[in-house]
Amino acid sequence: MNKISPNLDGTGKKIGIVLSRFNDNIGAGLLQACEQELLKLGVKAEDITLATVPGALETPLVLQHMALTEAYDALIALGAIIRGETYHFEVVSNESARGISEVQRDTGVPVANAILTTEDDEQAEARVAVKGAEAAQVAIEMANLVNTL
Ligand code: INI
Repeated sequence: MNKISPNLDGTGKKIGIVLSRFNDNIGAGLLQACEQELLKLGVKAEDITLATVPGALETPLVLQHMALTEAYDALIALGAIIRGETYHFEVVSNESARGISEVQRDTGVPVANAILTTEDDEQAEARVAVKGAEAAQVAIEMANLVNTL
């Protein structure tokens, strides 16, 4: 059997990040954790591009534009959708997740979805550091995997 092992070497990788400014304190924490992990994995700061959007629903369009440039090995979506602060939590959560999945399947560029969906601020704050770092790891692993196939 030819087994492909997970590869978390980010050397030379170009990464695009789309950050939703809604719930911006949570977003700032996600971005910090994500950037720190990308650098730890070997990505150069100048190879990370950050775009911000008003909310999670705008994220898929910007990801799609970035993917179509073919300038990125992987993309990352960061943001937070908090039930207590929206009457249309399900719509924003489901549609943003669906749009993000569609971008990666339609373009072939991996997209790590680190848009938190939580009941309240406390839950979001508790997940910020792990989710931001995970997004970086997923992006690098998937970029390496699709390059290998
Ligand atoms: N966008 C988010 O990113 N998080 C939220 O919690 C949220 N809430 O609460 O509604 C949210 N809504 C805005 C939405 O993503 C769009 O920006 C808006 O509908 C305009 O298209």
